[in-house]
Amino acid sequence: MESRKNYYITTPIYYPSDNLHIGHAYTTVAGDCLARFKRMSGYDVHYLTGTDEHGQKIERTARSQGMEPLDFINPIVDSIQALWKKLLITNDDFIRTTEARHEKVVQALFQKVYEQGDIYMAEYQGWYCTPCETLFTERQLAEGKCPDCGREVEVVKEESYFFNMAKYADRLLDHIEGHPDFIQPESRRNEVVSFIKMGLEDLCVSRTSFSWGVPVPFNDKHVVYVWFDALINYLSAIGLGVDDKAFNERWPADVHIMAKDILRFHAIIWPIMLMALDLPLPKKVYAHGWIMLEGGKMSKSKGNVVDPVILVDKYGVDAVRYYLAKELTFGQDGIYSEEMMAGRINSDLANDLGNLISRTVAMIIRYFKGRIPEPAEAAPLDEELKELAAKVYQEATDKLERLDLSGYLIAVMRLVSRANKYIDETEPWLLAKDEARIGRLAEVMYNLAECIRMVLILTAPVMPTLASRANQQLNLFKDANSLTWAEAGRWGLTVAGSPVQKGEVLFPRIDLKSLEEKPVEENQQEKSAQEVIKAEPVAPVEPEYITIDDFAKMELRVAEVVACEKMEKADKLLILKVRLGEEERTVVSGIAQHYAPEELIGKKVVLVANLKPTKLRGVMSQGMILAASDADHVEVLFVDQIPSGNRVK
Ligand code: ME8
Repeated sequence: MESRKNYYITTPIYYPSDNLHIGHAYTTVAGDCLARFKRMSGYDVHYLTGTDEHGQKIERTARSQGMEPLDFINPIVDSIQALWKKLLITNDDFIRTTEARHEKVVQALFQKVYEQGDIYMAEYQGWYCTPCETLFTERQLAEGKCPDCGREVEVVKEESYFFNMAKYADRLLDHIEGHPDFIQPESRRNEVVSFIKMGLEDLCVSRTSFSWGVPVPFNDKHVVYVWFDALINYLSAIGLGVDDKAFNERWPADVHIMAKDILRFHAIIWPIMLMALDLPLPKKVYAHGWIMLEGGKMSKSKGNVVDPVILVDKYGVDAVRYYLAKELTFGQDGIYSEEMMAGRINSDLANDLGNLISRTVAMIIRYFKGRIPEPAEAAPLDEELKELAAKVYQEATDKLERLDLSGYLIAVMRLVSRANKYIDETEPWLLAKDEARIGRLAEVMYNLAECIRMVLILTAPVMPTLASRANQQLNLFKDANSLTWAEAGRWGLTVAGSPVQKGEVLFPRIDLKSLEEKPVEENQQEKSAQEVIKAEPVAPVEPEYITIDDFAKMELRVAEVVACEKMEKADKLLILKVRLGEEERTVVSGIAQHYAPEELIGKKVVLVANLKPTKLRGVMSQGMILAASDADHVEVLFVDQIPSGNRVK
């Protein structure tokens, strides 16, 4: 049997000096998308993450709290591991640099490089930036401050071991030139090349001013420089010197993922260490941009961080992962705000993707008694849809391969939008009225199910629970947890006859206004809105006439129901998405006990379009649907032949 190809992916190992924020979550989610995609494509993936636990910063922070470093770190490492569980990260290993399996390898490699003469001892005077754990020469400082983060540096004068980097500079330049894929994205490669060309200074690889590190094996006054120690995790975790077979299967890594802040360590120091160790270089070093807040870069030491745990609790893991992956344009920085995140979830997931699925489910239930029909009458328009699906598959594959996550998701969402447009173009509600068009209606429903099947596969790397949640409604997959990537590239795999049923709202809409409001106000608003629904008309003692001008103030319009679902935990409420010409609105209506959502989808109703928007159970309702009622019945007023958006008067 042919063995599966290996694929080894790493994230940086994070400093456990504090809990992690969405910046770290971004990198780890990006690596996880790639890991899931590669597993779905048949690779034997090894996805590594971990923590970088030595160094002056950790030691100082721990001691400032009267703690031993390890006692300080352990609970933070637990919280980091819990965070990765919460974000459904599928790392195959988690390495801690304080583990014996790692420290042994660091010592052995330090010894080897020393013995071959690439590490030597010298007197050193330099400036140390503790938050960055980096030593600079005077020339490298920016106006006397750290050139990377702009903070104060401290002078250090000590005897140190140095690593002869300059010796390998030309070899590294040749490698970069000969392997255009080695440093990605391309703009970053140019930065690295110019940096090397400016001349590399030898690197100080040991410290004597503190002790929280791996002791230099032949001189225990020194501990190994934290970056020399940390980078080796990529080798120690896969068994270098312990399990040669496992190591040789994994190394060289296929990709090291990180943000641009630590690219030089990975694209200069690390390859040179590997050259000195006579080991192959990683195939790719990929540096993404930063997630910034409106006020600048997010950082643990600035204290302006966004906690991913809170976001997942609020919005769900699929939505948070989707937002992170979509928001950073390939290689560039991006700005985070909760409003932008909620807006993105609403537009892409609740409106486009969620609606596509719920509309299709409702129509298959309504028109085909809840069974996906056999395709029966193709039309030229279908070819356009199929061609786009094939193109999207190819593009999504290429972009994921290059780790262009936002490009990948933009491609997939194109198929979602096209499928929604296909519903508008084919007008299934009209086909359903004509018995002679049943074959065409069946074809349209089948094609929609096919598009959804593909989209669910294509989004599985980024939204790991979506396929199985949607599968409870659509039964498209035997096992939604073991999907194959290639099946998203083949049209026609949906099995006709599969049962379809209604289910949970896959992506509940987020009320953007509620983000700014206090919960108490929200409750009050909800109460008054409910009272409006229940209010009985009170007959006036004498009739109070209104004039035609009074009536004209009321803007009644024909509105077409394009989507409709029950509001969770509210027996009486339906959430409708209606279209008035080009405009789309959300309306909450207290008719759930009289109408099933699928009875309304495709119908045209009369909407009080200029009613002041009000919030019902946290959902903003933009208008009211007219209905007549007696004690037991409610009958919505339907309009058949008039285009949506037209005035009712
Ligand atoms: O540098 N936007 O650890 P670290 C995007 N221990 N990504 C961000 C980010 C942001 N605002 N903030 C952090 C270290 N990251 C070393 C690594 S590896 C051998 C040693 C992510 O905890 C991004 O991946 O400071 C960045 O490179 C990394 O966290 C830095 O993590």
